[in-house]
Amino acid sequence: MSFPRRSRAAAALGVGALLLVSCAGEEADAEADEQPEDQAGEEVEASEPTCQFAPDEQVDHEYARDSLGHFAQEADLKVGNVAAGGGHHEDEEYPDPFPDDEEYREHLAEEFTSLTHENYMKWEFIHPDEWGDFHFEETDAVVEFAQEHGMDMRGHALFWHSQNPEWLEESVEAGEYTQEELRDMLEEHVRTVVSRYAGCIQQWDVVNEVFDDEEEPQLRDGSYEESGNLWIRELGPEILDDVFEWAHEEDPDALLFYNDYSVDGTNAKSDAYYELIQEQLDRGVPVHGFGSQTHLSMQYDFDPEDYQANLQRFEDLGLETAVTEIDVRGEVTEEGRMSDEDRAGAAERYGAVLESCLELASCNSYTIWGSLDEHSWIPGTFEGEGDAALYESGYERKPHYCINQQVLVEHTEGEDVWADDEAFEECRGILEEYGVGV
Ligand code: 9MR
Repeated sequence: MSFPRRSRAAAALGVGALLLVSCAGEEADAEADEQPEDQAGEEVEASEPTCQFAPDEQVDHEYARDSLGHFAQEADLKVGNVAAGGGHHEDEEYPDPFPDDEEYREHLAEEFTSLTHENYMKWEFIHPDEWGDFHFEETDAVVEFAQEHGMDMRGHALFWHSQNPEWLEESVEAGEYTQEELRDMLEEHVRTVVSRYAGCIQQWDVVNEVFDDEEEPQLRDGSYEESGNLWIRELGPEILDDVFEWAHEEDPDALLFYNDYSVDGTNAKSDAYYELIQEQLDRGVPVHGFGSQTHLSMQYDFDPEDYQANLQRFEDLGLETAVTEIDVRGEVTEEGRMSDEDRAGAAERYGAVLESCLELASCNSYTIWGSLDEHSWIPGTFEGEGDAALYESGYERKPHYCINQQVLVEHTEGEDVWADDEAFEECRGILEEYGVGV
C-alpha cells in the first residue's frame, strides 16, 4: 500500500487544512477525490489540527521583499533554519543562541518560514538525568516562538543512534533493561513527544541516520563505540515499523520521514533506504517522506542531476521529500574563509539543490542548517573546514544566501524581476563579485 501524495502546499499545511483549501487545476481534482463525505454524500469539513502552544495573538510581522521568507511564501515552499542551541554549542564560549540572542531570534523570524530544533528535541535533552523525567523547557520555547511567528516546524529526531543520554547508553550496556522495558520506553517517548506537539509540528524526522557508512550499508546494529543504534541492536529492525505506527497514531496529520546524510544522489545508501521504505509501504507502514540532509563539502564531487533523480525516485514511490539540513563547507584559511572559487562553487550547490527542490512536486521544505559560521557544528567535526553558513559574522549576506534569493525570485516572479528590481541590488552585486548566478 502506498500513501496519497499531497501537493507541496497542502503537505506544509497538514491534511486537516488541505481539506479546507480550495485549489485549481489537476491537483485540485486529485485532491477532491480525497475529500470525506457524510452519509448523504455531502462534503464535510475536516477539522484543522490545533497546536496546544498556539498563542492568543500572533506577532504581527511581514517578511521584507528581499527576504527568503517572502519568496518562500510565494513559492509555497517552506524555507527553514535551525533554532541553534545545545549539542556542540555547550562547548562554546557563547551562551546558547536561541534562548539568549535577541538579534539572532529576530533574524530567524524575519527570514524563515519553518524551524527545526537543532538539538533540544533529541533524547539527551528530553531525558537528561533518568527515565521518566521528561524535560520540555527548551523544546517548548522553540515551538512557542514558531507559533507566535506563524512558522511551520520539522521535528528532529525521535529515533537516532547519537545524542542519547549517557545514563541510557550505560544502563543498556550494563544489561539493566529487558527488551520489553526498552520497547516500552521508546514507545512512551514517541507517543509523549508527538502528541505534545500535535498540530504544531507538521513533519517529523522519525528515524534518523539508521544506515551505516559502509560500502554496502547495513542498519546500525553494532555497539555504542561502533556508532550502533541501541534500539536496533536491542530490539531488532522490526522496531522501525513500530516507531512510525506510534507516531502516526499520536498525530495522524503529521508527515513522517526518514532522514540521513550522504544520500545526495543515487548511491548505495540511498538504495538501501529505497528498498527499506518500499518494503514498509508494502506492509502498510505509515512512512510519508524521505529527507536528504545535504551536508555537502567542496572536497567531494556533487552532481545536481543525480541529486534530483534520487529525490524523484522517492517521489515516484508516493513519498514527500525534503532538503532537511543543507550546508556547504570547504577548506578554510585561519580566518575561516574558503577560497573565492570554493565560495562560488558552494553558492552554486545551494542554488542547484534549491532548484531541484522547486522542480519536484514532492519537495515541501528546504531547511538550512545554521545561519552564522560562529554557531556552526562544522569546525568542531571537520577540522580545517567551514564557511558553510549563509551569512558573514554580522549577518551580511554571503553568496550562499544570495543564490537562494535569486533562485526563489526567478522561480516566483521571473528573471526580469531578479535582474531589475532594486530590492535585489545588494545580492546581485554580491553574486556578480563571485561570478555566480549569471
Ligand atoms: O548541529 C548539531 C550539533 O549542534 C550537535 O553537536 C551534533 C551532534 O551530533 O548534531 C548536529 O546536528 C546533526 C543533526 O542532528 C543530524 N544530522 C547531522 C547534523 C550535523 O552533525
